[in-house]
Amino acid sequence: MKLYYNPRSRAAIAKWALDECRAGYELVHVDLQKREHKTPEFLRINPAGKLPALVDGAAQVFENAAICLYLAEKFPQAGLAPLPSSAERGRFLSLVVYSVAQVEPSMGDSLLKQETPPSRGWNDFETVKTVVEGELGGGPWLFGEQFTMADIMVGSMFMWQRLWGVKTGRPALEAYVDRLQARPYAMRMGQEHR
Ligand SMILES: N[C@@H](CCC(=O)N[C@@H](CS)C(=O)NCC(=O)O)C(=O)O
Repeated sequence: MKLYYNPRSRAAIAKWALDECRAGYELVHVDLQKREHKTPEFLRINPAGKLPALVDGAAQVFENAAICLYLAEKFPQAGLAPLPSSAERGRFLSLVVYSVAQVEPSMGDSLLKQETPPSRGWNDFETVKTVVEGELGGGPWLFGEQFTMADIMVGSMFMWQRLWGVKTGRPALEAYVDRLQARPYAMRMGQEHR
């Protein structure tokens, strides 16, 4: 497998997912300054011209959420998703999608100090934080003792916010970010890979 990657990008999320799977993979460094992500070759892998992208033989996957779901299926032994037959599967898929459909855009509004009108497809960030707190419950992870790709997707958003020096104002979410960052393979955005 090849991960098209730059440490100063959201590709750090996909790298974390690969590492949690203990997958063998090659990092293909993409120079954003040189706009290597806009070349015809790269656009054939990710037509959006963004990082990350994963190539696994003939399979090409772009968007972090899709990469996480793809890897959870490919490496079932890593236990990073509730089984398809499990009652938790629906909540799992919902939370992975929620991370990009609601957590990320509402966080963007909040960082930019913009209001989130009800006509948008996502709630305001305070509501989103309340939803995530509720889903986390007593933790330690979104599915109790089972760490999953939903933690990588939802958690990385809050880790990213912390990188901006912004606190959530929610002690349970701060403790969750601390636990996520303590994982050996946790995303280290902005740092060269280990
Ligand atoms: N929703 C996408 C976001 C990807 C994304 O925005 N990547 C940024 C880097 S953090 C990028 O490649 N930006 C370069 C550009 O658009 O020119 C995902 O999670 O995969």
